[in-house]
Amino acid sequence: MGYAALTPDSLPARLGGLEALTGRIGPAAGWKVAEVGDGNLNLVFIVTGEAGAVVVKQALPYIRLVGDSWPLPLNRAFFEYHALVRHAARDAGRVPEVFHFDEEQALIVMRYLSPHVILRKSVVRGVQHGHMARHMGLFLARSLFRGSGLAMGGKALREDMALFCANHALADITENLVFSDPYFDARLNRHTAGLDGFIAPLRADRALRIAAQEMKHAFVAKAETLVHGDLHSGSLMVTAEDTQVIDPEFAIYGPFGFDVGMFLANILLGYFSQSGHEAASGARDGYRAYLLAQFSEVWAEFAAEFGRLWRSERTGLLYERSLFQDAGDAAGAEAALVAVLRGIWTDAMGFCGVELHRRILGLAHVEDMEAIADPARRWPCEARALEAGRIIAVMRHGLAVGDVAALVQDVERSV
Ligand code: SR1
Ligand code: MG
Repeated sequence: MGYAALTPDSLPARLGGLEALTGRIGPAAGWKVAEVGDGNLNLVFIVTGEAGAVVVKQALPYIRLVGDSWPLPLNRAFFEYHALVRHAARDAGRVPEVFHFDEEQALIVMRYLSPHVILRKSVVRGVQHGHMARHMGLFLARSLFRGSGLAMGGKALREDMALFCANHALADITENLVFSDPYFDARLNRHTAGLDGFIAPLRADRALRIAAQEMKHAFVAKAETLVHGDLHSGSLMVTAEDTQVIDPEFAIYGPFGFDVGMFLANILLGYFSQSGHEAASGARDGYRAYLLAQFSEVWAEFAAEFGRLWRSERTGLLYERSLFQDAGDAAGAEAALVAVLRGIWTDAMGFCGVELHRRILGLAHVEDMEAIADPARRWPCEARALEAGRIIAVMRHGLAVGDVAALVQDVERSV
């Protein structure tokens, strides 16, 4: 049976013989199927049977957001599956359990997360999730450290790099949409009316265009670790207690700072969107402060866990213990850790800056801003995010962790 895109009607007949499903949720005759995908790429079904529910995610042979004029390989489901397996091993319990993978049908059957909600929707509503930042700092440190040459030997690392190298079609999307399209009049770009006066000076800023291309260079050339590749607040499902990281179909070997910076940028997109939501829901000063605290906490937890892993699990081909602790130079290992973390932070801020730009000027926008219905209220929020992104990307080499909160508050007040 060749690939066929599923529909709620066809799904029970096509998957009803799978023990992985019937054993978990009951016979197909009793299934209710709803297609709930609201992302840019795929079909997502919730399949509910008499004994429970599962999620079936299936890749389409094109980009859902654009249509069949933009084909996209089905093998992204293969990379998502393999990334989920690695993430589950590297940070247990932080990604949904996979029950079944069908490479030909490009589909993954996984745990139905309930009562979880997409983090981005909580940020729009002004809802706090007290454990999210700690969970994400830990996830970032564990997935990135354990997927790198700090923890892996050369053979295993190179074999994994070779496997994920073939995910180049998804990398190509990132290379164009994130690092290049925002900085010229690309065909699929769009922006809110009112922003025109900000865009020309932004694109004329040579230091920014160089910074964006330096970050593209880093994304392409720094194959440091297995990155999730699309870690934004739509890729997290949360409750008051739990955080689940989903959708790693963009997984590829890339810089340590990539996931960190992209995720931190999305916290800032939430921050700058808050004034646009105030008309509907009242003052959001407290929530803005919460988001800045989340920003700092993600980094602090990441750096602390990365340091812990550096001291306890550094068994790979990089920064061998024989050259430091075993040679009586424990302080040397600590000095190297400080330098590595500084490099990750600097890269992260570069990626953070360009992500702020592409979510406002490029093809793929975010609900934080799009949910502000009135363009006259939306564009000032977006203009502030653009300016913060510019400063962060261009100034990243001199930017301390503690500088960011004051920087964004200053932009929020003055732009
Ligand atoms: C055409 S795909 C646009 C965006 O959606 C995905 O979630 C990634 O963020 C990608 O850049
Ligand atoms: Mg996604």
